[in-house]
Amino acid sequence: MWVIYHKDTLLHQTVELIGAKLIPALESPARIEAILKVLEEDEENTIQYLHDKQNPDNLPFPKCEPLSHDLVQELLTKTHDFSYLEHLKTAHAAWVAQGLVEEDDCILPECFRPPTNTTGSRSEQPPEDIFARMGYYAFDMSSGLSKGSWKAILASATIAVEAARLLTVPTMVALQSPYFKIQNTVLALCRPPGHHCDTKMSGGYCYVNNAVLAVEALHHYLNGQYPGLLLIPKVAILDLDFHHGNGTQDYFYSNSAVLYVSIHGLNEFPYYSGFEEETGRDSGRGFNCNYPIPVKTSAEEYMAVLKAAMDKIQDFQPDFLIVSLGFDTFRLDPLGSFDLDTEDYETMARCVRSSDELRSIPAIIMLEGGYVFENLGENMKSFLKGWKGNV
Ligand code: OKP
Ligand code: ZN
Repeated sequence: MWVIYHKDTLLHQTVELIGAKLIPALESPARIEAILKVLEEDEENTIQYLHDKQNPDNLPFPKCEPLSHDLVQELLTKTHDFSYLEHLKTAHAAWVAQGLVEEDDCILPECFRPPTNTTGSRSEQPPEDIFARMGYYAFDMSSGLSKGSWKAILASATIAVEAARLLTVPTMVALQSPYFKIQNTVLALCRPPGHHCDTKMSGGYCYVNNAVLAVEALHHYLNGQYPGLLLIPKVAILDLDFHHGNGTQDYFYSNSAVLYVSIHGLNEFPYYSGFEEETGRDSGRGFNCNYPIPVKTSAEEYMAVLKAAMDKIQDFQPDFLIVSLGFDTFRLDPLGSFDLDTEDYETMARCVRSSDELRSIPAIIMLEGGYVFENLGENMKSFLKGWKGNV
């Protein structure tokens, strides 16, 4: 399995509120460290340490174009609001410069724009005040910024783009090779996660939408291969995080080339989306599919829903699959309430790869949530076992 990791993802360290109590955010660097540790123990994994400039390209296809930081920037500005990105990049330093906080402190939004304020002439505009901007560009208080946040956000985005690159280069140069038939999956260890974020608002620990970036990067790499020919691949996004990926749904809501399918807790965060009747708009109608399921759902019930979701995806006949994978469906997760245990992730992955057709889809497994870091490594290992078990 190809695994993509970047150590800058560890630089983002925030706090969050539970009621009025401030705690270190559950979305912590320890999550990535725990997963990486288990992945490193398995010699079958080829880990791409993106930050490691000493370590030359360890790709099996050396001819591919190197990952460019300009490209990550270009895709970020294509998919997100420019001043929002500037805000993410500069807000923390600006607060420090104005003496509002110490360098090691985390900053949180406090004043949100009231959605009912439709008459104020300036209500749509980003406020000048850096304090106010924090609320303008967020929809909740689980999206603080620390000194290292921007670097981590950028690393997370870079991992998503790199995943798309690894997947498309072999698609073009080695589609027929038996090696690619087995290795047609890339595991992207993104952090912070992305599925709650829209084009100009952070929330739910998400700052830029990594799945959105991966789709745009797939377009970029595919079309770079055949200049002059516009290839629009069909991409299915399967969101298995406990929470509905409102940001991802939103981005592709009118798009018939991207099928978004999500299984998530009913009436849970982010609360205002994820319902069955959200099926897409205009030409995207029919290409959005939500399976909200009640809390306490058992493994058996969950797998039945997943089977239906996979049928839907198979009917769509996607060229690529992105799995937004969260382990907050785990029975002990503080933010989730399904009753899934470690071995259930193996069953889950087997189901995602349960037919020859499904197995042949080049896939990115992209990390979203999952907050019991003590079990994250084993849960990931179990998922990958099921994923590979069907080869
Ligand atoms: C993000 B992801 C705790 C509140 C947490 C945000 C949940 C974010 C889940 N004080 N609320 O989808 O795993
Ligand atoms: Zn989640």
